Amino acid sequence: MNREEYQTIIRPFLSEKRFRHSVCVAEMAEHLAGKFGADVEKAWTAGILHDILKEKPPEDQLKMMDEFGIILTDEERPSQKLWHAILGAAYLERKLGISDREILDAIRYHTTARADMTLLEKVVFVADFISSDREFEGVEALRQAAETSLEQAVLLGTSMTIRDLAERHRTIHPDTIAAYNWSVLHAPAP
Ligand code: DGI
Ligand code: FE
Ligand code: FE
Repeated sequence: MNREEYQTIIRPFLSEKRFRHSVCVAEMAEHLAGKFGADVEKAWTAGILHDILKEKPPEDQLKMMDEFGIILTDEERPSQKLWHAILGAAYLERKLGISDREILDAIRYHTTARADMTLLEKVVFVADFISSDREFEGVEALRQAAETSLEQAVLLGTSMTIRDLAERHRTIHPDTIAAYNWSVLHAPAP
């Protein structure tokens, strides 16, 4: 499939705003892939598809998980924002025939990250954080980090998320903690 075909697939799933976000993430993923030597086409594709089910109502998402035999863990069940990544990857594989494991995993882990991510997983995780449509306190520091080190950007991103979730007494997914620990041990000093 070419880029136009992927855009045509994704368009009906998303609002104008979320579609624009997906284009921004695809473009940032392409940029980071070029910079750090990941597959540029896979990065763009994972970027455009990553939020495919983000706007499906929670009831619909639960039904689809049932159909796919996905059983949520105790940390995933109460955090609806985590569902679209797990389910999105399964949906793309089973309903839309996307079979590239690297692309599917980059989508699967785009929200939580995980320990020892592949280059493509890091590219997509960081691209989603710093795409040009994002505005949050600290985004500039993340953008700057990502210009030199993906691992440093993963460290900043996961520590920001963990701090934010802990302040609001939300559960923190074990993969997010594992990604944070991994990047503490592996990110080069800034
Ligand atoms: O889908 P997007 O909005 O583009 O971005 P995303 O898929 O990275 O989702 C971000 C949201 O996910 C944000 O509200 C924080 C939440 N999140 C990320 N990691 C965790 C988490 N929520 C919980 N409960 N636990 C996590 O580990
Ligand atoms: Fe997302
Ligand atoms: Fe996103």
